[in-house]
Amino acid sequence: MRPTRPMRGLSQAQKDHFNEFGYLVIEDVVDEETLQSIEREYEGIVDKLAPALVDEGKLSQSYSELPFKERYIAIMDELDEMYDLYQHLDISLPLLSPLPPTSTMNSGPAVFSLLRHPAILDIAESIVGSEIFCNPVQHARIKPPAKAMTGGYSDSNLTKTPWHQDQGVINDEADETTMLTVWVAITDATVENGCMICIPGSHTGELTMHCPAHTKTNEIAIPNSLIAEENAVPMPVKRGGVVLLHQLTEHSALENHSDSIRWSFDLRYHAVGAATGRSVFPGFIARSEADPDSELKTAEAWGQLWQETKDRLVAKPEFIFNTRWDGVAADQLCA
Ligand SMILES: O=C(O)CCC(=O)C(=O)O
Ligand SMILES: [Fe+2]
Repeated sequence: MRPTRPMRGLSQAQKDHFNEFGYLVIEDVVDEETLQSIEREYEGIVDKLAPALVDEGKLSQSYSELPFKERYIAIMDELDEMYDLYQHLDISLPLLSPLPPTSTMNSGPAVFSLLRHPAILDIAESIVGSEIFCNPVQHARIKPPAKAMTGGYSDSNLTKTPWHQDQGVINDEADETTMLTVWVAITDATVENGCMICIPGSHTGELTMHCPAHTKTNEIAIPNSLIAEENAVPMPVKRGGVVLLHQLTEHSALENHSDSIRWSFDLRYHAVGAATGRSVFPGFIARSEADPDSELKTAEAWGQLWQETKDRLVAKPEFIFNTRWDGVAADQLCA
C-alpha cells in the first residue's frame, strides 16, 4: 500500500462546506510553537511599553508581576486611552487621516511567521490558488472582558463586532477579488468570551447595505434590522484553530462575558495581482509557485513596508479610507 501523504489544505468535504455555507471552522491548524512565539512577542512588547507608560504618567505601575492576560486586563482597566496600549499590539496602522506621526503597530517576526504559516497558506491555496497575496486588511484583536470596558469603547478591535460582510468594509475596487478571511484563535473562542457568529449561506446573496462609520454603529456595519438573526450560528474554535469566511458572509462577534481575554488575529488572502480594497496599505506575496523569489521572506522587510506607508500617510493630505456607504447616511435604518 502506498503511504498516504499528510493532507495539504482543505479536503473536498471542507471545500463543499465552505462553498455551501460561506464559512468553515477548522481545529488544530497553527502549531503550539508558533502560538507560544506569538505570546512571547506580545509579552515582550508589553514589558517594554508598560514602564514607558508609567514614566509618562499614564499608568500607576507596570504590573510586571502579573501573567500576560491578567497584566493586559489590569493595564487596559487603568488606562484612560486604551489605544495607548492597543495600537502597539495591532498588526495594522490605524485607519486615521491625517495619520498621527506617533502611530505604531506590531510587525514582529512571530506575527510575520503566522501570516506565512504553511498550514494557513495551504488552506488559502485551496481557495485562491497557488499565487497567494497577503492582504493588508488585518488585525490583532485582544478583547478584555466587557465588564472591564469602561469609557464607552465601541470598537471591534476591543469589544463586540457589529454585523458586516468583509467586502462591505473595503473599497469597491476589490469587488471582483476572491478574498478569503482566515481568523486565527490564540485563546479558545467561545460563546461566553465572544466568538464570531455568522449567517450560513448569506454569501450567496448580494452585498448587503451597510451604514457608514459615522452613524450609530460607529463602524461600517449592517443595520441589525437587515440581519436574519434567528438563523445565526456561533463559530466557537479552540486555540490554534481557524475560522474561514467568504467575503460576502454576514458575520459579527459576541461580547466577551468571560473573566479573561479573547485573542484572535484576522488575516486575508487573495490571488497575487488582485485589488486589495485598501490600496494605501501594503500587502505582500506570501507564496508563489511561479516565482518563489517574489515572496516576502522577512519580518524586517514587512516592517519596512509599513514604515514607508506610515511616512507617506503622515505627509499625505487628509482622505477618507472608505466612502462606499456615504450615500446612505441619511437612511432611517442607520439612525
Ligand atoms: O474578531 C472579531 O471580533 C471580528 C473579526 C472579523 O470581523 C473578521 O475577521 O472579519
Ligand atoms: Fe469581518
